[in-house]
Amino acid sequence: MSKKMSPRKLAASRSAFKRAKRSIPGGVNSPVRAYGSVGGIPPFIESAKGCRIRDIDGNEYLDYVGSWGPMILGHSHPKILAAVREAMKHGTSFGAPTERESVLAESIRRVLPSVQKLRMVSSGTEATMSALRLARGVTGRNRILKFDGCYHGHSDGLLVGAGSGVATLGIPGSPGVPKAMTDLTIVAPFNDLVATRKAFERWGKDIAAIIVEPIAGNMGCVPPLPGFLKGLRNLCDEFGAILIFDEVMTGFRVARGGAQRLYKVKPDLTTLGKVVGGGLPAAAYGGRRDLMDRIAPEGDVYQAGTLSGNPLAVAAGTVTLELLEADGVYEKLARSSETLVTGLSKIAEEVGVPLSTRHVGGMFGFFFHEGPVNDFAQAQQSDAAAFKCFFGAMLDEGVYLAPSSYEAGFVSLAHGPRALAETLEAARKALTRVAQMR
Ligand code: KE4
Repeated sequence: MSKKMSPRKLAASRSAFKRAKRSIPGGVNSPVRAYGSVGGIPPFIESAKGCRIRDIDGNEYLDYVGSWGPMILGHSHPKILAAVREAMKHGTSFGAPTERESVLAESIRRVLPSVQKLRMVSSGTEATMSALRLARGVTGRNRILKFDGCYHGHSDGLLVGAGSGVATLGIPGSPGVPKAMTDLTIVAPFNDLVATRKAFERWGKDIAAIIVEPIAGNMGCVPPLPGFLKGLRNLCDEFGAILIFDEVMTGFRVARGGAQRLYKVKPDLTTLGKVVGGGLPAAAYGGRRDLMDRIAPEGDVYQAGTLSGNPLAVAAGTVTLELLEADGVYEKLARSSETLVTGLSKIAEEVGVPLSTRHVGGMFGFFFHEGPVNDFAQAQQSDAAAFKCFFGAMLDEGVYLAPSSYEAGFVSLAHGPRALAETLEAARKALTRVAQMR
């Protein structure tokens, strides 16, 4: 079992959290890390190696967050550390072109043939924001369509909630997001082609793009229903809109070639992040050459970034993609996810807790919900109290899950049979606790 104190000591994280809150909103640099929906003190991390992460109180956990996806090879992979150390010898940032950027771009293009050209940026938010500006620039249209429960970063037009109704104009998802922005964002239910078509019949000639997570990973793990992605492709072709696959999470995670390869649907633009930076800040957007040639300085659609293509991030990303070229990588990741979710389902059935599990390649999810979850409304019906109980019990047993039922889980190549067995042992105790709570 992971080396953990029982009960876990949290004194150091508790005081670190108190200190952090004096300087940083909520004590964290990204909201989900504050454990708001699960309560308790977020472990402050000291280090991580392979599939295990250690906090500053000395508790060790099996990690299924993996920095929200990038750590597909496991933490502190020696070849990634070596590549970054080697790159650092030459400097950390130049703000000028380097050959390394072309090497990474060519690696991405080899794996994603729909990406004929791409631009590196520093975050998934930048990637999706830029792809949408490009779509609006080339079509001359203003509206975009996204799906309820899908998250594409925090740019204004994408921080929208769904209004009441089938396909509605977005409502500001946060103070500070102008209604004028969200009025241009249409929100439809994920996996609902009828609603999406209705939106096009109403606003079609002004819809510049559809942006979609081809496998939703921000409402839990929710795969597309058969025909959904192909239906989006057909709608975009029919109405002259750009199809953007946000593969920030799924790219290099679910298959070599991402979800677009898995489901054999070709988007016009793709956004990437997480794995392509190997754990350092790098992301990208790219696609059809005729579209990407409209990006400055070749074209007139402006986008820029001080640290875009940063040599250290490019070094980490390049080695990561090289290591993912090895035979059998995605089969191993898929087998690990399969072992995990099959085991979870079996235990849940034995202890009498309704659990709906999903997995695609190296990402997985589970809902405390009877029957499958195919959209955000169903995801919202899952039992939040049961998730909170399960999450806390798993943490106490040394398993580090995403602190929200609206997140996906990630395995890495470092999660071997022993780690998976330990996880399922912990899950039996945690699910038993959930059963007793209900
Ligand atoms: P970033 O700006 O956080 O690099 O990427 C935004 C983004 C875009 N598209 C998809 C599909 C994403 O999942 C994300 C970010 N994912 C979240 C986890 N669900 C990042 C974690 C966080 O916000 O702290």
